[in-house]
Amino acid sequence: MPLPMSAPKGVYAAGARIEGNYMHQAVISGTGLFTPPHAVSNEMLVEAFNLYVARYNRDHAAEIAAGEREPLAESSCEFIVKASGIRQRFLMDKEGVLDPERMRPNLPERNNDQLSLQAEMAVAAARQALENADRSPTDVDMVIVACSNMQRAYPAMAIEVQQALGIAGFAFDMNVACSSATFGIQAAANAVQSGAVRAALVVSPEICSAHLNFRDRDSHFIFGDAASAVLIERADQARSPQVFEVLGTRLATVFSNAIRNNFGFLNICDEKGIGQADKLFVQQGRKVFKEVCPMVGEHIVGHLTQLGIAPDAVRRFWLHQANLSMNQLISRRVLGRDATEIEAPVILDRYANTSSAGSIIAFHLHRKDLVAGDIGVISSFGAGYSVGSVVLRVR
Ligand code: CO8
Repeated sequence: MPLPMSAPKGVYAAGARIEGNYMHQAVISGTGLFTPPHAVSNEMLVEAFNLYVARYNRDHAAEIAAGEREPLAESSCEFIVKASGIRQRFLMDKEGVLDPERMRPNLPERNNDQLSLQAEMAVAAARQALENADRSPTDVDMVIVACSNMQRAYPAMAIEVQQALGIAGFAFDMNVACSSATFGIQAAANAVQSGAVRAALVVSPEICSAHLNFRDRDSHFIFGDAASAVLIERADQARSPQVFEVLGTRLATVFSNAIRNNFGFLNICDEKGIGQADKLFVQQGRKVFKEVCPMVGEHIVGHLTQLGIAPDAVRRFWLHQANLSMNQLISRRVLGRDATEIEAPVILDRYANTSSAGSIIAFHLHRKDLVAGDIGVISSFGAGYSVGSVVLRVR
């Protein structure tokens, strides 16, 4: 049944500024996850990195001895686990990454008439979300590919995914770095609530390994690859065994250069070309930590307050999976105490930071035990800066 046009203010809001003006209740009725084939432990990654360091220092021994060049320092598994909580990641290719001569994935280009790699990952996750929701592609009207990087400028990845799945309607790409999925969910929920579409897929295929600098000691361990998918549809049509009502979404952005990647179409217009380190992921990790944690804590508390929900009434927080200490600090700011692993599940130990897919992977893997009436919050945060929260209640 469509909901009344005059819903209680703030309760079924689709965003901070769009209150009480909708036709349908939007729900998340299915999720999907594609996990790449290659698991790479910290030990494997550090061994490759340290071989690279040994060779670099040997090749530049004379300059280093003359004080003309700084030697490179080794990486360590102990540091990685202590600083981030990450123990392994999944990659689309490990041979290229673990080869100290190469240190980037080996992902050969495909012909234009083949399904592209990123679309293939997206399609696998999307199919699982549809199956989960007991839906077929003909039930869907909209596809959003929402992630940190698209493998090409155009045609949109989302339109290729739409075609591969056999979906009519329309599709588009969007990029808000690690927050892409929550921003995509708001766009999809708004479209469902307004009656513009019956159902929408938000798919986040992240090939982080292709824009990570595996020669950079500060960041070589941070990211992994994965694709997640979420199906959003009308509550009155959903037939999945577990359905999450979207009680509200809230998004915020504040410009920052602390996480940046200068790769782009203008690179070929400059003599320096595309070979510079700044054309890959670069961040000031400690600054990000200090600035983003309070921002996210306030954002979630503000959103819950707007919806009239006490933080203690939330059964689960599916937080962006970048750093374990970061998530512990954010949970503490929201709850006023430490969250248990059941309240704020961790998947970054196995998946590392998969950018926009991270909070959705946590949601996908840790939602089945929730029962009717339980409230949960998906929250993403990252480059931009960008923060997103989606408050859900099990129907
Ligand atoms: N091994 C051993 N020692 C190391 C290593 C290493 N690999 N790296 C650094 N160290 C040393 C440093 O040299 C330093 O030594 P000293 O104290 O002698 O100077 C010491 O360890 C401490 O270094 P840091 O201060 O840098 O370490 P931190 O404790 O701050 O941990 C982290 C570093 C893990 C990066 C941490 O700061 C962090 O996680 N910050 C938050 C980062 C974050 O959440 N970023 C979000 C980015 S994700 C996003 O927005 C999406 C972007 C798009 C996707 C990109 C895909 C590629």
